[in-house]
Amino acid sequence: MNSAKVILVTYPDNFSLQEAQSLVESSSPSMSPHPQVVKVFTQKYLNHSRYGLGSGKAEEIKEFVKQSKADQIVVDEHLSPKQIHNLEKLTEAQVIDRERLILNIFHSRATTIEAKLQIELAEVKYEMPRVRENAKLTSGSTERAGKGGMGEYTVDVKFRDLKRRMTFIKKKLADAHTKRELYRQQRLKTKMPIVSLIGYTSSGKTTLFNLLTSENKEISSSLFTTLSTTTRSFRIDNNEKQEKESSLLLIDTVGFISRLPHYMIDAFKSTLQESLAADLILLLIDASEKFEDIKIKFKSCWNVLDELKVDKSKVFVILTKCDGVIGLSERIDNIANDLSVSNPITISSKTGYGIHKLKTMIAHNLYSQSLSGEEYSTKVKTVPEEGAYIVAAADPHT
Ligand SMILES: Nc1nc2c(ncn2[C@@H]2O[C@H](COP(=O)(O)OP(=O)(O)OP(=O)(O)O)[C@@H](O)[C@H]2O)c(=O)[nH]1
Ligand SMILES: [Mg+2]
Repeated sequence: MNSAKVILVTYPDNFSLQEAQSLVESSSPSMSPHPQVVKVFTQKYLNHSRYGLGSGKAEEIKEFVKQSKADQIVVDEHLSPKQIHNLEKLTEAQVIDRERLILNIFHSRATTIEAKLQIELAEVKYEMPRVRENAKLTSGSTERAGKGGMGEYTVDVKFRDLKRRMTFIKKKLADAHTKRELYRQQRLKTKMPIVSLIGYTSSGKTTLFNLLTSENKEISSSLFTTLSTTTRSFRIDNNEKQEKESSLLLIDTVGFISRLPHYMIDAFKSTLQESLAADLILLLIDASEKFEDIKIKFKSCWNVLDELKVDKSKVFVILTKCDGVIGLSERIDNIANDLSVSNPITISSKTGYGIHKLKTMIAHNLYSQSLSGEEYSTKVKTVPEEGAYIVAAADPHT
């Protein structure tokens, strides 16, 4: 198969390296031919004014592009239009920044009308500040470029087009939201409690969703497999009520990622809000990963919850993918300590381990009047405002 040669520029830590590589791989359906990372360059800082990366490194990359005939340079950070332009001019290869890369993945994977609109909104928001800047750069002048036939500047026309597009998409999204709200109201009338699954992308949300609801939604090791929200009912034993079983609604939705720009969270707000308004929110953490990665991902999720002003008292931490973990109990203790979570529920959606306990925990927290059950707490004990571990876990690049 034909492959596009990609040079990846990222930070010199394993987390960034692996995540950036996964992002490039996950973008393959949107990038034809298939992207292949032929070389990785690392930089401690990607905020140098001219190219994002330092000038010396930019020259090195230019030489490498010449030798390898690489097609694309992916820079794992947000770059300004000017930085992209400068780097493209120097290296003569196409430059894609982290935001564009994530947008490309979203673009190629969106299937529902609402998800498509949300991504288009994010794309318009990405483009808007770039229109004027790009026109200046490509015209090579600092004057406003390209006078239009009717006395309007081309740039202004483009800008206005984008603005109009944005208004149109927002209106369509509002319509979709109204429909969704109607469904939500209907569901509320059934008085079925709502449980939602949230977490970092690829933490195993859909796999657990499929297991609990007998659904068959797509799962994959690629990032951002799920982009829209699905709600299905599932049943749990309910000893707390005098009934044998109770029906609940379970929501699966888009995952989080570190360094997600604010406008992308914004674009997905209505989708996420439905999840975050649930009676119980299960925050899935992949326990099979390295401690450092777990902490960074946990912090990213927590930040999004903060940003969207979620009531943390209904957030329960669930450690997933425990089937692959060697020395499980010691590891769980360490993660619980590090994340300051009491009695985390540990599960494997692959083997079914812990699923009964998870359901019991859900029933207990939804129905029990006597909430003494420390056994089922699985919550973050100290709300991490500026807590020690959160500082320790701070994303090195923010
Ligand atoms: N070993 C193991 N793998 C799992 C488990 N749960 C999920 N996985 C794998 O983890 C990967 C991601 O699973 P998904 O369910 O697609 O994750 P997600 O959180 O829905 O991901 P996005 O939709 O991309 O946000 C897949 O390759 C799954 O097979 C588990 O309990 N054990
Ligand atoms: Mg999913």
